[in-house]
Amino acid sequence: MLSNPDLTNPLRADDFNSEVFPTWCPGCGDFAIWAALKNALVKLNLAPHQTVLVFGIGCSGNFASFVKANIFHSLHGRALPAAVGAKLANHELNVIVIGGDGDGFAEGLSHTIQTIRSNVNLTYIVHDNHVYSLTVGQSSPTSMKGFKGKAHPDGYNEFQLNPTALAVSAGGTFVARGFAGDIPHLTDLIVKGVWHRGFSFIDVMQPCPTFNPEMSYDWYRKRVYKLEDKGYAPDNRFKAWEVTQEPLDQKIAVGILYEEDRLILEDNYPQISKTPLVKHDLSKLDISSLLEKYQ
Ligand SMILES: Cc1ncc(C[n+]2csc(CCOP(=O)(O)OP(=O)(O)O)c2C)c(N)n1
Ligand code: SF4
Repeated sequence: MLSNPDLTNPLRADDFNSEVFPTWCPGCGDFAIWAALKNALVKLNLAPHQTVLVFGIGCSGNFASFVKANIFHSLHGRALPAAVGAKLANHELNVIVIGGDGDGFAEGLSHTIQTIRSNVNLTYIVHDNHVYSLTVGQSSPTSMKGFKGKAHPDGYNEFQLNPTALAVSAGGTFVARGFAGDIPHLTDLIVKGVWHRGFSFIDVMQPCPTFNPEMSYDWYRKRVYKLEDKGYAPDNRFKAWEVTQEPLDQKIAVGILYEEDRLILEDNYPQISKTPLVKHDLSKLDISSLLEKYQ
């Protein structure tokens, strides 16, 4: 991975601010994730030009306007394929993907599962506020049973998708849960996610006071506990699965649930993993014999 070459000019979190101050509602958990990401990039010593941030569409995706880095604001549900493309084109780049629970667990769910399986070397941070916020308060796959939104005035009654259980069962090699109410802890998770060689999945519990006021910071604080405080070791997929089954309305474990070293997607393709594709000399590439097959 690249690192900031100019050690005489150490990075500060403010170096990652764009000219636009966030337009999120007062009290929105997105502010905390914004802060944690900037802190993490400072700790990782990665300057803005050394990081690619790929966003979906949502309040979470609006983050794209509030941060300085190489930014790609993609389509709703399609941030992961765009990020995989960037990473495979130049694996020397540090690529972080940011989206909402609607983005990654509804329209983009198949991309989430396939990218977890492939173990491509990316970090994926989900602003999981358990609601579609940008489109003003419809239920998402992670909405709690009984959630009352505009599309469900009498209460949402479908089975709640469990993102960390999904990631553990899909072969995730770094599965973590964070909380926007603990910025230092979340910063640390993002740093470890970027360090991890493989796909890092970080499901962040994010309050949305405007469209999901019940799941407030206080609501979370009554339930959140840190796995590391319990002496938990994230080295066993079965144990991780057990943690994912704890009912969210009663206790919410944060920290790394599971981590494992495994071949990454890029390892299967030496033509990608040696020299980045963008540095290949295409002028010497002869594909005429390949094209003949299709004539
Ligand atoms: C392809 C496509 N489908 C749907 C939409 C409409 N849309 C925009 S944001 C959004 C949901 C946002 O919810 P979430 O991903 O949870 O992000 P949040 O706003 O809560 O951060 C939807 C359905 C869109 N813009 N593009
Ligand atoms: S609607 Fe919710 S998620 Fe969107 S900016 Fe406001 S508080 Fe944040």
